[in-house]
Amino acid sequence: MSKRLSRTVLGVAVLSLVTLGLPATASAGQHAKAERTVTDVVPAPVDAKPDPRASFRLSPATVIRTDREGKQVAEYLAGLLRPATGYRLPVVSGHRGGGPAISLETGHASGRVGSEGYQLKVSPSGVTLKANTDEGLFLGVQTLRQLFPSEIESKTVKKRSWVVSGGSVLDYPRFGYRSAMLDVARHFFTPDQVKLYIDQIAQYKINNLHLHLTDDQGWRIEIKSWPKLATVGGQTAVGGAPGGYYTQEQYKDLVRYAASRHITIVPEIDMPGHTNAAQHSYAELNCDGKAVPPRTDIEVGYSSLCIGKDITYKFVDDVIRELSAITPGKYINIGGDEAHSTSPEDYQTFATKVHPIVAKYGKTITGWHDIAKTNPPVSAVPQFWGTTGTDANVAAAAARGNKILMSPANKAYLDMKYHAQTPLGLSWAGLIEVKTGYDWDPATHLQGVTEKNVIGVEAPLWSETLITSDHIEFMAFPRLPGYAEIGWSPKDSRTWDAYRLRLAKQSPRWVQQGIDFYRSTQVDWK
Ligand code: TNX
Repeated sequence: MSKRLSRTVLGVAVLSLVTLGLPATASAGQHAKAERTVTDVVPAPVDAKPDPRASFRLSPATVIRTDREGKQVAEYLAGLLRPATGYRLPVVSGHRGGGPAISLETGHASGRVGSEGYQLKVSPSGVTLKANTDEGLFLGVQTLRQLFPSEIESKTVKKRSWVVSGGSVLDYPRFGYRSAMLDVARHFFTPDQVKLYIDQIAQYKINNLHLHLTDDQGWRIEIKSWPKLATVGGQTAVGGAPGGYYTQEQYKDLVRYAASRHITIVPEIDMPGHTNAAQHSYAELNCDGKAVPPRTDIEVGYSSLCIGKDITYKFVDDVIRELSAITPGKYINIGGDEAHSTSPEDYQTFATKVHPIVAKYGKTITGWHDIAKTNPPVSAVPQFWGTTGTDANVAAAAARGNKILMSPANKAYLDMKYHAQTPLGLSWAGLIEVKTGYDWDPATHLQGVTEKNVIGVEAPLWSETLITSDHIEFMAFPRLPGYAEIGWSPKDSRTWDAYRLRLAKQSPRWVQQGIDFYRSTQVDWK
């Protein structure tokens, strides 16, 4: 009883301090030393000028001002700041009016920042974020949130002062395509788990999430014209773990959620190999007409759709048609990797028949770089996943005009172990410590592929060994922000020595967010 009472009394005391806008600890005043300045942000901004005397202190009286286009981002920002501060932070329209404000303005930013960039100015009287689009505002908000004390990421109210580090930033991306991939086929992850990952990657300005929806061990998306793909093929996962699949409604909800974080979902249907789950679900997809047994091991390269049968293309057409209808993004990933059980002639035949199907439904092809050898349309984007610096087929595709998505497996594979004793992950492409993952450049990594041939960077996370969200986090953090920076920041502005210091300052934010990260000895964590 008395314990309960004292808690209530304390609650009231905290509340009144918060309401009055007094710093909860006397020492944390307006000019308190900021945890991070504008030059500490990850990914590194194009141009950042700190001004320690220009810090802004958020108060219960602060409002978020915006225009019609910025409304959604303003609400998102308020949603980020309310839980830890306990402030009301109302979103109000129009940029006129007195009082302390964070202003989000669309349409008045410098032409230099383009459609994704932004300009941010923090001064004692307020914060102004300008962009030419709401996407630019959203990305600017990701910078702004890093200028707060880490505790801003807390999900519960913290009594303290909220000083935003002063200065100005002008920023825009090097590459327009910055991506992460999650393999939901080897192990299934629920929509909520995918949403959590979306929030984690969005804070580093990643704007695509490639979902590896199908593989030998499981089929994870409802296809209404072939229902057993999900209801039979969706039941299995690696090692006998429970399977699962997304209904089309759940998938559409994921697409919408990602869009609210300015992330595009790029769905992958892997074929003509990696198709055991489909061949288990439907006997007619096999050349001999017999359904294959399910597989829950992690071998690769044993399955293939039957290239000579007409039903194979009816299947592909139905799947691509249904998937295209629920995917607003431009790209459909058709896989194409490790088709070791499809002859080279059959692989070409399959490609020649499937490429027009994707076009018929208004979509553009992306796929693993194995597709480069099939002479795909120049709009197609092969994703480089090799482990060396040469690939004649990829270089030839680049020379024909195809843009290349860079995910070199020995640099960018988030499922590779950090070191030999890492309890999770694989090591076939090498061990990838944080520095190895950061120290490469997409425009010089591959012979014959230069800046103009590169569409961007992706960090794939295969899930043979990953079962929980903690597992995802442990492999993705701290490496993921590095790939985000490689995709965003100017090449000349990044060095490992400076990055490791900036990265270290991110970790208190992860602690607040509950992200279970790997404490690499290459970084001096705070
Ligand atoms: C290779 S990389 C694969 C996947 C595995 C991965 C494990 C690629 C295009 N295919 O089937 O999951 O290695 O690291």
